[in-house]
Amino acid sequence: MPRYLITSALPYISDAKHLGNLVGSMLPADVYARFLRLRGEDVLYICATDEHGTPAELAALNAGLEVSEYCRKQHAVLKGLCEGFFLAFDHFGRSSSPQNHELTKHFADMLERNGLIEERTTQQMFSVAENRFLPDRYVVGTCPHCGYTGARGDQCENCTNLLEPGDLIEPRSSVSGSTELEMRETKHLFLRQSLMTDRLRAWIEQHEDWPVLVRSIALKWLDEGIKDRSITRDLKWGIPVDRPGFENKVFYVWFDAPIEYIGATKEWSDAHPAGRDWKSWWVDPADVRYVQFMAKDNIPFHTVTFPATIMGSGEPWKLVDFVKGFNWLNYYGGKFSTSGKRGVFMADALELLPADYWRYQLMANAPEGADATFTWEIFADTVNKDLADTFGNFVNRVVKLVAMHFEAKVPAYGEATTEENDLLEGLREHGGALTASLESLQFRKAVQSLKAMWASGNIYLDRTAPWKSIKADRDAAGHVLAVSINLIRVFATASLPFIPDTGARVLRALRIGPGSSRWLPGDFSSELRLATAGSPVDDPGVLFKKVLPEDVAAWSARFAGSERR
Ligand code: B3M
Ligand code: ZN
Repeated sequence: MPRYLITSALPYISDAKHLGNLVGSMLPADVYARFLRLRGEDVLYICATDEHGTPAELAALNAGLEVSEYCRKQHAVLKGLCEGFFLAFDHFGRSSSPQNHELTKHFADMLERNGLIEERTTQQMFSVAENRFLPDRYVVGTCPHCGYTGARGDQCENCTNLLEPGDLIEPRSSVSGSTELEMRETKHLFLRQSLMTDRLRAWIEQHEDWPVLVRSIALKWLDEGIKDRSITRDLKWGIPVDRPGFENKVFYVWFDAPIEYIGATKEWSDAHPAGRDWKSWWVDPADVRYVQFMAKDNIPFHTVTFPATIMGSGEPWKLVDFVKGFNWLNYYGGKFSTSGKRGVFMADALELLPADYWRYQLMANAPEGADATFTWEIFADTVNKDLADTFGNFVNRVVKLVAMHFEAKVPAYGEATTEENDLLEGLREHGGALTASLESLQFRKAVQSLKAMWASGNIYLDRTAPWKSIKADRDAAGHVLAVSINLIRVFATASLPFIPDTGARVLRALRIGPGSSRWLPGDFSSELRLATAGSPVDDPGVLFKKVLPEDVAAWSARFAGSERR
């Protein structure tokens, strides 16, 4: 029986997180973790905030805070938002933790010892007024290709050309605005990952089960030739490089961030040492299946640089077994934008509607095989048809009829009927497909099977019409409603990975407490008789209110952003 280690790409501490950040990693990882836990598997779900690098420094500057204070506050904000979306991490750590400092330095030492670190002199933009080197992103100026005056030293966001700071016309510091800049020599440490190309390729090629998106990006990087990568930066905030001549340098954020997967596991262990052993998950574990979740721009770092760090250490650290990469979710075909206030961000979403509306619709429209787009029209259609009219309507119809005609208690069972046998066939088909889709991490398909299960309940009700048969044959109507109450339990259980709050609420109405649910069986025949005749059936209330045309109009106007699409 393997244990499952699940990590989701670490959200940057800066910038508010939008629906794309959520569906691109943390949410599907949570759905998968919940599914496995319902099956009784031993699961460790780890995530953390990615707190180093220029984004954090610039954001802290804009907030008028010390970076460490900014990160402390932002971590709490993001942790709260993740809890608001019921993301059930076992630990939500911080890449600035002492554990990550210690581990990052350890990996650098081991890479050095194995001849995979090299000191190289490079040219870097130096700000005389600030007496510091400026990382590429800190230099802004006019793009030589398109004349855009806000081009950054690493890339022009207007024409997307990759740049060097020296290419910019009239370069200036994005921190102080000073134009007193000059190129100077500086030293950086390079990870000689080019030496590991063959080993990396062999490792990637053995993972034939990885999604095409992941394999193609990983192999493309290898085919283009792995370049050695600088793993230090001239920044103050980050993990210090304890090395003569590197007093004012820190490790590059992308070197320390993936190591925080291990760091956060150690944080988790250190928080409650009894019964928690971080090394049993990461050091040569024979029984761990490690699954990573991320968006496609993060795939190269997770399939090349981080594995090169792990392999290059010469130590038996756990390598990922399966990489679930996602395409991008965009907003009406364009990008979400914090500065442009374009698109729905996590805090906005929770202000408008409960988390389960978003969880379900995002998974139904997950950008798996291709980019996907969020529109309020699509959102309203899915919420209204699937959640309100299919699942919600089924539960409310059954509960109301049982309250009205059977004192809100499970009626007596009768003989199995043709309709019930057909229903069982449907449950086996859709339940089996749902389980198989989740096992293979195909989330859109899984949601389609869940929806089909819910629909089979409405079909059963419509075919048996207990509201009619009650007049002529009370027992027959009672039997149908007794079976339907069991269906409510099956549907709510199957829903738990996706809409955990609503699923638990429906199970509570059947007096089934949290933690007592187990995932769907292969054979449902006994499932439709489990509710004891005479046991109480409470009313969970209306599960989902509809998204109305006026909501769509108001919200699409509110989140359209400054630059109209
Ligand atoms: N923070 C990039 C991102 O937020 C980066 C992921 C790190 S995972 C180790 O998309
Ligand atoms: Zn340009």
